[in-house]
Amino acid sequence: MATIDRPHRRPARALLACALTVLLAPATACSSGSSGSAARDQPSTSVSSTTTATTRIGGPNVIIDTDFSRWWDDVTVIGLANVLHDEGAMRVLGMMTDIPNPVAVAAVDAINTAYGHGDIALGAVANSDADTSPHGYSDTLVKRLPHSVRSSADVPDAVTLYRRLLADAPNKSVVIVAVGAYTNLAGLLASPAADGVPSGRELVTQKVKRLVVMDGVFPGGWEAVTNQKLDLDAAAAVVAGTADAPAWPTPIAWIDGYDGIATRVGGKLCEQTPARNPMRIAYEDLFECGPPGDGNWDAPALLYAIGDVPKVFEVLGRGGAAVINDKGGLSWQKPSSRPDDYYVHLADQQGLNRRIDQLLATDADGNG
Ligand SMILES: [Ca+2]
Repeated sequence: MATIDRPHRRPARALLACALTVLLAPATACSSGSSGSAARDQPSTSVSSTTTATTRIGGPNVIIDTDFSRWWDDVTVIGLANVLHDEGAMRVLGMMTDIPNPVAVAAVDAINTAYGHGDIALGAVANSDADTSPHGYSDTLVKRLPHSVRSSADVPDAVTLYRRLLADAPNKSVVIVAVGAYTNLAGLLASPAADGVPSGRELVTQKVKRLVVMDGVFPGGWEAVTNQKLDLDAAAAVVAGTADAPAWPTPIAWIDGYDGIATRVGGKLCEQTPARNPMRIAYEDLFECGPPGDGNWDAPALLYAIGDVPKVFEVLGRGGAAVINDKGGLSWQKPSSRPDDYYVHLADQQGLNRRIDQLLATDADGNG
């Protein structure tokens, strides 16, 4: 099992890789301790022969919430959403950034514009002008590609945009794909009724079909990693609720750490795509056209969320739900009072990787 060992990896990301290394190979030492409990309930490794993407017209209405700035998979989820929108497999309602990098939305706009979708609604997390998160590839994308959004000052705050998009959506029609911090989700839940629009909790209950979250190491659990660590209080509000309000009110599907560590994709972008391709620009910035230097957790989350290549995924844990464990991380508790939650593992890693690579190499004209 590969580990994420690039020197610039942030501790939480490295901790996730460490957790997975221990769970998949229990004899491996890890400075954060070890747990063998999750290894007893590994997903099936059976391989499906059917990995062709399903074809549909329209697809679900999707909002993406991303910690876009530094990680390869956040770039890919934006690129894939553009291609899948054009394929009719999904409809992008909006994209939210959830870490304090004011340039993040400008870079997302640059990618969308490159695919011909510069009109996609964008929202930025409150206080993104604090500018306290590393910019990573966002500066490179903004420098290399045309864009009309200059910074988070040019877009609404994410909670305001969530409320607007949900208010306009049909009931139970929206899938939220959360591949970053929980900050915007918690803010949405806590938002009061205003201007004739119901409270955030009511809006979510009425309009959201499912929340798909990338986080956790299920079922055994681990201490807080990656996305949860970006905003622990917000994560707790979504997963467990607060003293004043219950947890997220719709079904939740969890794409966990197991789903990304071997999802190594994009390795042929520098051969297959022109220099202006936004996926290639980010790949070059991160990996200098060498092999993929990181796994990819966010692209699987999007593909699962919209029902693309469904046979590569396996649904587990029904009847249970994610909880905050005694280490402050996420574990799976069963039984649960949440009947519609589950987590998703992979049944066909190679089929997943092939589909993502195909989508990454597809350009704005649908050629790939
Ligand atoms: Ca992410």
